[in-house]
Amino acid sequence: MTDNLTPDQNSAILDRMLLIRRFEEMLIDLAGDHNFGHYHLYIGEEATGATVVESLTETDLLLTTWRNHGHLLARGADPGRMVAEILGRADGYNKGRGGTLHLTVRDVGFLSTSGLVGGAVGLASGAGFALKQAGEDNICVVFFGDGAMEEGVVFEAMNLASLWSLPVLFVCENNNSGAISAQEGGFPSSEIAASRISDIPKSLNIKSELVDGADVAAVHAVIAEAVGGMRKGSGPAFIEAYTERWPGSRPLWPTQATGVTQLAAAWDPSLITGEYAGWIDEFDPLIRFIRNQLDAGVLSQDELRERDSKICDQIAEARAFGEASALPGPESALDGVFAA
Ligand SMILES: Cc1ncc(C[n+]2csc(CCOP(=O)(O)OP(=O)(O)O)c2C)c(N)n1
Ligand SMILES: [Mg+2]
Repeated sequence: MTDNLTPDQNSAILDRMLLIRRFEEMLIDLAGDHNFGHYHLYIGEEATGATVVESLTETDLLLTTWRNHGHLLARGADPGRMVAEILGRADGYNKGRGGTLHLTVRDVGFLSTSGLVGGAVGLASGAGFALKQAGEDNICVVFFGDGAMEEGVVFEAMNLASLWSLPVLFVCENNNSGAISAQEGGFPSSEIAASRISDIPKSLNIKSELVDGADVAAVHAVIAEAVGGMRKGSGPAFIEAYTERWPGSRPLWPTQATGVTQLAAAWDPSLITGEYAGWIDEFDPLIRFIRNQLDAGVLSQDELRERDSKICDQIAEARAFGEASALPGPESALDGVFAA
């Protein structure tokens, strides 16, 4: 895919992808030191979230799922306050009430994060309705997994979005390829009767595209076109972004299956080893994007190392901030409770 992004855009996307990768790798370590319950990582899907936000304005709205860290970081949420929330601490974005599964950040446009499969999709059509009533050209983007396509509410939400021409961008992150079944000890994956997920919205007259979710330029091309049309009132759009599931997200609990990412693997094949070498070499979106930027001559190995080192420092600070944050006091137990 020819590059349709400016050097500044590519650079911003690379920083977001690095930030997400290093945040998620840190969380695996953090989970070894703290019991914060079940959690989900965005490793392997970074190119999608980091690129989608490039087409958004500050006043657009967003919704996401339990696999939300990458979307929030891409949109500019503070990693320290995210760690605090994940650890259930008072400085967390949701005062420790949401944890990883319901981590949401209003300051950067997220209305809510739903732990229900398909939950965010129904809310997105509601948000799209509100935006249309307001008469501005803002849009609502909802990220959800392939599993959501099994839920009735998703059909209803897409149907209304189409009938009422609502400005909703449905981004289905299909990471089912390479998943192992729940019976085999894997994280639940989807079973959809349609040959392709992206065919389903077409039956409701929603413009729908299938894209390699690990290819930054390809994601940008389809998203920019969809968003451009939506801002002119063309109604909803649907993007199926498929990725090969990261081996560390195949079991029920995340594992550091591919090791801490060595960025030099982008130019030194001797570093690509182990059981999942094939995933790193062919499917890792970060390694792919670094190779692409090096080949294009817009990034040097030294510059990459320097930027990564700054991001690793930022993540270490975020972890320290979260771990130093206090648990919410007992006197705050009823804060935010609206009915007794
Ligand atoms: C309504 C509902 N049913 C079941 C679950 C349990 N559950 C949590 S995640 C999940 C699979 C989701 O897969 P997918 O939507 O593809 O997202 P992924 O985690 O692969 O990104 C299921 C069945 C749930 N959270 N909500
Ligand atoms: Mg999935």
